[in-house]
Amino acid sequence: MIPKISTLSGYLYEYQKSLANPEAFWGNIAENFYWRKKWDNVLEWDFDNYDTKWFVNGKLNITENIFEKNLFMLADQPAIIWEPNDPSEAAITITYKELFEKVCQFANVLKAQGVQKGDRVAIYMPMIPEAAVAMLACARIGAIHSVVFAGFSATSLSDRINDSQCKVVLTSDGNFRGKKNIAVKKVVDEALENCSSVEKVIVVQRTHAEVNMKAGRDLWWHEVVEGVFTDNVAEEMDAEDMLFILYTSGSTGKPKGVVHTTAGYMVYTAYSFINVFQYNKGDIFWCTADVGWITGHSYIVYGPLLAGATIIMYEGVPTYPDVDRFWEVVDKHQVTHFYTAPTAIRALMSYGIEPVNKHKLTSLKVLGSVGEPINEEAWQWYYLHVGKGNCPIVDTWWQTETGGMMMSPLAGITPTKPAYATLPLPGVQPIIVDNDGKELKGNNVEGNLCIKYPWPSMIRTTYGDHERCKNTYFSTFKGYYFTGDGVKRDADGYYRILGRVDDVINVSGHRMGTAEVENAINSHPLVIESAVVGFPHEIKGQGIYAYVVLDSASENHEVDKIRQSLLLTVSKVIGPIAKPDTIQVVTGLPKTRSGKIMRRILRKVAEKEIGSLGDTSTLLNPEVVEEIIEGAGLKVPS
Ligand code: 7RM
Repeated sequence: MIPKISTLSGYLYEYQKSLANPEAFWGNIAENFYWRKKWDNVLEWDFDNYDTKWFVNGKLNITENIFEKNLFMLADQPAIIWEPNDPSEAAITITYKELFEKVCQFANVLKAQGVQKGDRVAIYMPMIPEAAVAMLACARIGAIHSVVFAGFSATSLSDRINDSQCKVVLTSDGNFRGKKNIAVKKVVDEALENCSSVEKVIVVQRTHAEVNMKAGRDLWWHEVVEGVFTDNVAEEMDAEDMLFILYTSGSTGKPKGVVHTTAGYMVYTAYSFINVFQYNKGDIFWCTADVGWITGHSYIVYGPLLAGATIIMYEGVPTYPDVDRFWEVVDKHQVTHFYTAPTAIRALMSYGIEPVNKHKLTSLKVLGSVGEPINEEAWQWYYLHVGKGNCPIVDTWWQTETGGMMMSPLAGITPTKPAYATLPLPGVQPIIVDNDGKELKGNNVEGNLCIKYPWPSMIRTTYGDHERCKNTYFSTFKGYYFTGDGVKRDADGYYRILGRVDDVINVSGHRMGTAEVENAINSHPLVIESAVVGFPHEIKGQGIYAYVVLDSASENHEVDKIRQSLLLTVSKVIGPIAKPDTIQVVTGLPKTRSGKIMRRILRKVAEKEIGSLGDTSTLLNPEVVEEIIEGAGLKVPS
C-alpha cells in the first residue's frame, strides 16, 4: 500500500522527512510497487548540466503495476466508467479485468503492426476508453506515446508527429463534442500528407462518419483486434526508459516535447493522487480534463489506475445538452471526487446557481482545481454551491514539466485559503528568487518560483534537444529548476501562484506561447508583423489580444474580412483554442531602439490600464503609442 498521510501533523512529519533524506523518503514509497529488479541508487542528479535519474537500474513495467500487481483484489471493480457526449446513449463500465484484457490485446496488435520498444506512437483521439487503452498498450510494449489533443489542427499534429518521428497514429473516425460532430480522421489525413515516418494508422469507429481509408496504411481498430489474444507479457523497462512525450508551449514559437520516464513518473503520480485527493477504495474520481493534456495523463490515466481507483471518463463538454450536465453526471455516477479547471467553474457560474441546485450532489467529498489561478469568487462559488460547504477544495499547482501536482492542500487535512495552492507536497522544495536569482527568504515575499531539488516525476529532457531543456528550465536561475510562474508566500508561509512571468499565456487552462500565435498570424500573406499579449478575461482567465501590422495590399480588402481570414489562419495553423479574442490593426508596433517590441505597453492597452504606461521615451517610434491607444477605443491620457 502506498503510504497515505491522514493528519496535518502527519503531513508536517513526512515533509520534514522528505527534506532530511529525500532518497530514503522516495525509496520507501517506491518499495510499494512491483519491480522486476530493484534499483541500485534512488537518485543521481545534476542541475548544472541537467541530468536526473531516479531508481537507477530498476526494471519494471508501469502497466504491471496497474494490472498484475492488484488484479486479484480489483478484478471486478470498475476501472473506467465512460459517460458519452449524448446522455441518451448508455454509459459503459469497464472493470480492471476487462481493461487489462483490452490493453493486452491492443498491445499484441501494436506488436503485430511492427511497433517495437522505443518506437513513438501518436495518439489523436477523442475522450473514449480506447484513448486510455492506447496509452496503456504503448506502455505495455515499451512504445513511447505522444498524445496530441484532438482540438489541434492538422499542421500542429504533423509538426508533433515529425518532431518525434512517430511510426503509428491511433485515431478515430470522428468526435462527438456537444452539438459538434468533428471529422477527426480528415485532420489526420491532412496532417499525414507531410509525415513520412508514419507507416500505419489505426482508426476507432466512433461516429460512423464516412472516412477515407488509405490502402496499406489505414486499419480499423475493431477489425485489427478481432481474434487477437488478450494476454500479453509486459516488456521489461528500465526505470529511466521514456514513457511518453507530451508537447507543451513555451516562450518560443515551437512547442517542446516534454519527456517523462517510467519509474519516477509512476511513483510520483500514484503517491500524489492518493495523498492530495485522499482517495479511498470505492470512491468515484472524475477529472474533467482531456487526455491530450498532462492532467489527463497523470490524473485520468496513470495516477488513479495505479491507485486502483474508479474513474469517470467524459466524452463531452460542460454545457451539453445543458449547462447542468456536470452536476447531472455527478449524481448519476455518484462521483465523490471532482477535479476541474477554474475556467469551467467560471463559465458555469455565469448561469447562476439554479442549474447546480437542480441536483443533489450529496456524493461529493472532495473538489479539485487545476490549470490556472482560481480567483476568490470562483473558489467561493465552487465551495458553497457545488460542495455545499462540506467539501475541501484542493487547488493543485503543477505543470506538464513537473509530471504531477507540486503544491496543493491535502484534502481535508491542510487548512485551505481561497486562491492559494497552500503548501508543497512532501519531496517538493520550492524556493522564491528575485530577478537576479537571489533567494527571497522568510514570509511575505513575492518573486519567481523555482524548485531547488529533484522530484521523481520531473521532466527529463525535451525530445531530441537536450540543450533546449537546459536553457529553458535550468539556466535562468543557476542551480534551480525555473517554473516560469510568479508566486507569493504570505505571512503564514502559504503559496499563491500569481501566473506566468514569461511569454506564455493561459487561456481557459490551455498553455499558449505568444510567439506561437504570432507565428501563425504572420503566416498570413497580408501580415507584415504582429504582437500577441494576454489580457484578463472574465471566463477564460486570460484572453488573446493581437496587434497586427498589415501589408499595403490589404487596402483592397475590408478590415473585417481580413480579421475573419486571420482567425481562420490561426485555427488552421494551431487550432481553434488559439484564436485571438481581439485583433487590432495598427500601423506599427512600439519598438525599442534595439528593435524589440515593447510588450509592456501592448499589455497595458489590452488590459485597458493606460494610466500607468510607464516610460515610453526610449521608444524608436513613440508616435504609434497614441494611435494604438485610440485604436483600442481608449482615450489618450492628457
Ligand atoms: C497542470 C497544468 C502549467 C501552468 C503553470 C501555471 C498554471 C496550473 C495552477 C496554475 C495557478 C494552479 N499544466 N497553473 N495549475 N496556476 N494555480 N493551481 O496545467 O503545463 O498545462 O500548465 O498552468 O502557470 O505554469 S500546464
